[in-house]
Amino acid sequence: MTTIFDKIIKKELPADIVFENETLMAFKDIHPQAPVHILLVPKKSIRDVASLSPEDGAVIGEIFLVAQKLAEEFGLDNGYRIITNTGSDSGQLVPHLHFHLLGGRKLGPIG
Ligand code: DGP
Repeated sequence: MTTIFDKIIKKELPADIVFENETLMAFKDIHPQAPVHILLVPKKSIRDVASLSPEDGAVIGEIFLVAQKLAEEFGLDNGYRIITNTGSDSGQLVPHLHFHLLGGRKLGPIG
């Protein structure tokens, strides 16, 4: 299934890209929920956490290390939140695995 994120990864659609390497891309969310709201996306088309395979472990680890680097770069010295949605109960809108990096203000409770 081709999603909007596949098109961003292929540069068929514009995005404010803040990091890219062979396996992942990070770009600013189009509807930011915090002063810093970055999406970290594996280039491989994985639907969500429920669809992960053991061989995806490396890119997931890499995503967290890039998130750590971006949090430093964007000055999130007081903390930040990383979330990912899976399936309809979570409110997942784009069926391509992604992690939201949120920060730059005091975040409310999760739920
Ligand atoms: P989720 O509910 O976890 O599937 O979040 C999807 C996020 O993707 C949502 O916060 C808005 C963002 N988004 C949707 N379409 C686009 C787009 O075309 N460009 C960018 N940069 N973000 C998008």
